[in-house]
Amino acid sequence: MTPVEVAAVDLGATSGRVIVGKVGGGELSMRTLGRFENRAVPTPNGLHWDMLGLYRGALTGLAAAVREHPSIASIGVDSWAVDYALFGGGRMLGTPYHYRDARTAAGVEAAHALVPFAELYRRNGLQFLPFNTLYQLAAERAEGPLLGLADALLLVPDLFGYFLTGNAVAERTNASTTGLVDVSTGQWDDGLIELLGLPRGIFPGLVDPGERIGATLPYVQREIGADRPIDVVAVGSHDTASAVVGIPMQDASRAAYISCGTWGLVGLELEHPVTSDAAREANFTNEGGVDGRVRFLHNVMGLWLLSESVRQWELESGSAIDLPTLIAEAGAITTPVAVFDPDDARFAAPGDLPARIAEWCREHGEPVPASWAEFTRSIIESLAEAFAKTVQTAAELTGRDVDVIHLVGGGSLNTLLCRRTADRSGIPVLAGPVEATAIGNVLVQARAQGATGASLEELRAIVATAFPPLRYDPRASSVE
Ligand code: LFR
Repeated sequence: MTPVEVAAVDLGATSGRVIVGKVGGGELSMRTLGRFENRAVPTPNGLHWDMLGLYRGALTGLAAAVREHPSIASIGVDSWAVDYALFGGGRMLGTPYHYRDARTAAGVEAAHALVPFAELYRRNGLQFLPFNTLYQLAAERAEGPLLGLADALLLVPDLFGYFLTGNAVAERTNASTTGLVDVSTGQWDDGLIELLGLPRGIFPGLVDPGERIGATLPYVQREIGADRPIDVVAVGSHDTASAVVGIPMQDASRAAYISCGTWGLVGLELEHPVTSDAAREANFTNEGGVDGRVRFLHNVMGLWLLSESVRQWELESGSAIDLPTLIAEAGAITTPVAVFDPDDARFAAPGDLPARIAEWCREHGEPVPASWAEFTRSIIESLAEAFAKTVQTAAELTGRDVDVIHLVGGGSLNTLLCRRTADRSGIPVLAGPVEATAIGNVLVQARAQGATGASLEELRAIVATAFPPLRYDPRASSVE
């Protein structure tokens, strides 16, 4: 197979990047050509994403990609899930909201008054997260006229696909996070959309990862300096869907995974959804994966707890904090620290997280951390404990045996987190790759170009060779 080069645009909650991947003959190499910040923007009417700033960052990165790798065969875009832009008459209506904006609380109440949660779960298989698109749309509907003016809704990667090609689609893995896709058929649930009083016409046709969305428009070609139109290909456009493709699992039936960045997505890959009462009560989700697989997982709060705490300390102290030093100091602590519930809803909104952690500890009779290092250790121990418990619950809910936990994403660089997850679960942790999401994005494009074998297992074997994971065995004296 001739090697191909493709460009991945990967948008995370704190930064975006453009990475060129070269794939062929079972080999894979990745090169970062652009990196840009993603900072939420508070305004009088709530918390928003700087969507056009992100698009500018993507175009600048793509220009660098084309300059250095003029033969790139395609472009694929992934991002966090659930958030969207509304379009009317070809124009974006307003600035897209950030899922951490507080407006969704009213949407939850409005939606559950029309369709109770148990019925929603039966239909969409999604864990309850107050920002699932359907709740945001229920809030939007109650708020004002915007929804009535819209003729299209585009999730973030689909918005970029539209900007790049002029074609509006809904990529299926990300569409599954709206709560409006039928978990058993993978199609828009027209009945549910009607029950919720939403306009069916705004939801574009669904496409699968690997399908071509279109070719870059002439203005894009000029912006990125390309001498020809470049194909834009749908990937697992939900970042977690791409990340799971990029996990070097050898036997997915005995492996659990943790995709750890802002969130810690903890679960298993299944062939069929599990929407039992027990799964609903444990708040496990059945998101759509690449090739029709199911991401059976639970959202643990993730490194958001640390990054938002660091942001607060930097604001208070007026100086920059070196994260590796802070984590090393946290690792050196030998006295027990508080283990709190990272999933407590009070930790979801931006702001002074250390104060909220301290409040949780006081309420629950746990020792209140007394220094930045103690807070950091407490966050890492709490995440490791939640990861371990969630893996165990996933195994119980599915009747599976788990012999290995893959930890990918930014969290895989956090040695203390990997080690403590192994200790607390009693299961070996295989850490890396850090860029699993961009790797999954690249591999699905490369497969569409014929540069790899057809199965996910073949794609994962390529990852295992190119980025061998680091192993952490659980230690006997596990919990301190
Ligand atoms: C991870 C992620 C999660 C989703 C959350 C919000 O980046 O996509 O899967 O639940 O962000 O969209």
